[in-house]
Amino acid sequence: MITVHHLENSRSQRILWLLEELGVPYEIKHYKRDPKTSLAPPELLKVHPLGKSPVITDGDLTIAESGAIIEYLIERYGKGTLVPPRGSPEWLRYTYWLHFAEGTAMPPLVMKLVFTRIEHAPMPFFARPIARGIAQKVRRGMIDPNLERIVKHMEEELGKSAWFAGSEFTAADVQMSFPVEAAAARAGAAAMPHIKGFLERIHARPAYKRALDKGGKLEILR
Ligand SMILES: N[C@@H](CCC(=O)N[C@@H](CS)C(=O)NCC(=O)O)C(=O)O
Repeated sequence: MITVHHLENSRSQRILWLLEELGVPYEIKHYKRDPKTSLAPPELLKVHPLGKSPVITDGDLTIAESGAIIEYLIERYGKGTLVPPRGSPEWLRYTYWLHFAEGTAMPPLVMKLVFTRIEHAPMPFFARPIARGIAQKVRRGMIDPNLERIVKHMEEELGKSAWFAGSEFTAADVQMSFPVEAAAARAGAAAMPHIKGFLERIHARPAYKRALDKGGKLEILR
């Protein structure tokens, strides 16, 4: 039996969703974020040395990193579904987006979260203008322009086909759902028509809804 170590409001929601799409049985172990820091609880360190979510266990195997988990589940349980034929142009796009999600999109989205929090964090009055000044400079000079390009790229690609790898829904859409949700919450992507359409389509999928029922609501941190 697969166990998904599921941290509330996190990337692990997409693993529950993928398992629902595949119709593979699994159980969930729930973890709560620290209310002050939003970090994962120390119990997750007992499952994997980085203490992050998602992590799954399947028999003797412990697998971390969303992209690796998705590739494992597709390979082991997918029966050829949710992945384009190997070597096809769609497969190349599938691989690109599978890596793009965590390799390119998520780092500036996480930086945006952290630097926005610094700008609004309570601190002694004499430190405030300095901390805010530095945080704003990094956000405006580096993070925001980067995110603008990322959002534009996703929007243009979703303008070419309904799903990230082409006309068929694949596991790359599951992997991309989190950066798209985060970009909608933190980088104005919800106003983009193709991105908005993508979000509407994924939210309407019965498997997506089942994953939310079992894992809890997904409220992207801001
Ligand atoms: N690239 C990793 C990122 C894992 C990650 O940072 N997960 C977040 C949840 S969205 C986490 O566990 N945060 C809590 C913490 O860092 O303590 C993946 O995709 O699995």
